[in-house]
Amino acid sequence: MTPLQQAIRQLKLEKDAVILAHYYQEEAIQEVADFIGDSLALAQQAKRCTQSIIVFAGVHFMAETAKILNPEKKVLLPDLNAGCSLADSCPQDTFADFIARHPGHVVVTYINCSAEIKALSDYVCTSSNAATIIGSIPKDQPIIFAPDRNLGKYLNTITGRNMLLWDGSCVVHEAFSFDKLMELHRQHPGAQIIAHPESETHILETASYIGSTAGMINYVKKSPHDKFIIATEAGILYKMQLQVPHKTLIPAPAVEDNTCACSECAYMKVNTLQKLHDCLLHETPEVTIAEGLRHRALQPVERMLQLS
Ligand code: CIZ
Ligand code: SF4
Repeated sequence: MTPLQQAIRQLKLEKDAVILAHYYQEEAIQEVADFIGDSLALAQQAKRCTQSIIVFAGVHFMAETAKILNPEKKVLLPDLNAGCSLADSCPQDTFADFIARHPGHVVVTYINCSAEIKALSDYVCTSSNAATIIGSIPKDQPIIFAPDRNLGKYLNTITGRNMLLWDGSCVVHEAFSFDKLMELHRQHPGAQIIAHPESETHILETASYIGSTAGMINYVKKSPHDKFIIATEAGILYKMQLQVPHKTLIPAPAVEDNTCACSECAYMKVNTLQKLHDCLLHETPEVTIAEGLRHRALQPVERMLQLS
């Protein structure tokens, strides 16, 4: 534990704070977190925690979801610039217009969206529970699904629905190179490819398992195979490797070779250990949300939690 990590631990006790971290955060942040999870697990944990301050080491929409569920708590985000390309691909005005142009649809949105979009939704979902939530809606009821078109397409395939899809996507999950992935697989013929459903169809078609962040970790733990190529944000490898120390985990390659030649979410990496420390020390930046908006966004989130 570094001195900075120790200082964070100390501050956390002094301030009655809890640190929730997403799997995509850098290792040093995951090491000081009280709880590490995917977006569903973190939303559930945010609802359960008793501390008066929640420090959310993740991106803005995740901290916002924690605030929606905990209006009485102070929710801090190490850097307010930790956004999300997928959430950004669904602006409020155009989405409201889209809904108005397709009356009679139930609106299901993936949790990766702003509070304004949640407030326009009937149900929020994550990749862990999307199929269950869609399955709870009568078969003949038309559905709008937003914002991720890749996840929506995949869900249409597995549920047999024909949901109307909003045309959004995530830069990280669309950055995998099919050619490089095939080349990597040729080098490791025994490895199984596993993928997050935010990835494009041609990547998903190569996968032996498709699932949420938590689902992929469970799969690798239980699988008799010992080598995997993982098509999702590379941060997940840290926690996964801790759980399967004897298995080989290889990140799927991105089109552009950046620093690690794998897919990293630049938005997630805007948070640093120093910023986490400073935000806890100064209790800022804080994520706030107008009460009327929070109330409207809460209902579809609560429906999701009840069905999860
Ligand atoms: O933001 C993401 O890409 C994901 C998959 C989040 C989550 O934990 O479900
Ligand atoms: Fe958003 Fe994609 Fe980053 Fe997830 S990986 S936070 S969907 S930009």
